[in-house]
Amino acid sequence: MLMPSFVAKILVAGPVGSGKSTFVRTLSDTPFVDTDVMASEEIGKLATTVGIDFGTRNVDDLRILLFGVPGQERFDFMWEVTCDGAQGLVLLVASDRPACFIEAKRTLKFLRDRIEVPVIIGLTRSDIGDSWDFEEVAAYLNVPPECIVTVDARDVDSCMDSLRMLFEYVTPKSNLLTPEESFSLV
Ligand SMILES: Nc1nc2c(ncn2[C@@H]2O[C@H](COP(=O)(O)OP(=O)(O)OP(=O)(O)O)[C@@H](O)[C@H]2O)c(=O)[nH]1
Ligand SMILES: [Mg+2]
Repeated sequence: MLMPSFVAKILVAGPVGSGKSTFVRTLSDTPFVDTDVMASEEIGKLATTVGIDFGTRNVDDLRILLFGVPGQERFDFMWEVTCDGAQGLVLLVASDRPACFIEAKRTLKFLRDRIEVPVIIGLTRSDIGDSWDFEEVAAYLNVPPECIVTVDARDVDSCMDSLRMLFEYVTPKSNLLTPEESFSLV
């Protein structure tokens, strides 16, 4: 098996219930770390992330470190500390929940004010419903339509496709890869 020579820190952000924890869990080839607790208010599911999700995935000579952050805006201090050093951003948005695009736009602005990294927008839950098409999402979030992809966070092939898109289409490799020896998580 090829040992990875490079690492890339990828941040996974987006509104509550967009599938961030599921995405990191689905992709991880090492034991997945989560910080989910029972939600204290109605959010449409039982548990919610309050710290970070962490998982890793080796792809060829690259070791991908996946950091998922909480969706709730009251935990935005976690976005702030976790985004430091990220080399790419996966912003997940549930495509069947129009209100989530408003929140996603705020999150994207928050992160873009702090880190200048390639981003892909992963539209989850499109099997349940599609409220906006790619052009509308691109215009609203001010990203190129090529950055937008549908993702089923429960499906490893679908998650891998979105990661490959981040690497192959959006990110010039020279900006992405950091020799493992010189990489620091903080
Ligand atoms: N039907 C469907 N369900 C999906 C899809 N992607 C994710 N899910 C489900 O949506 C839910 C997402 O929950 P989480 O992964 O906890 O969401 P999260 O973004 O981590 O939420 P917070 O941590 O609370 O911000 C899970 O039940 C997933 O199984 C999809 O493409 N289709
Ligand atoms: Mg979560």
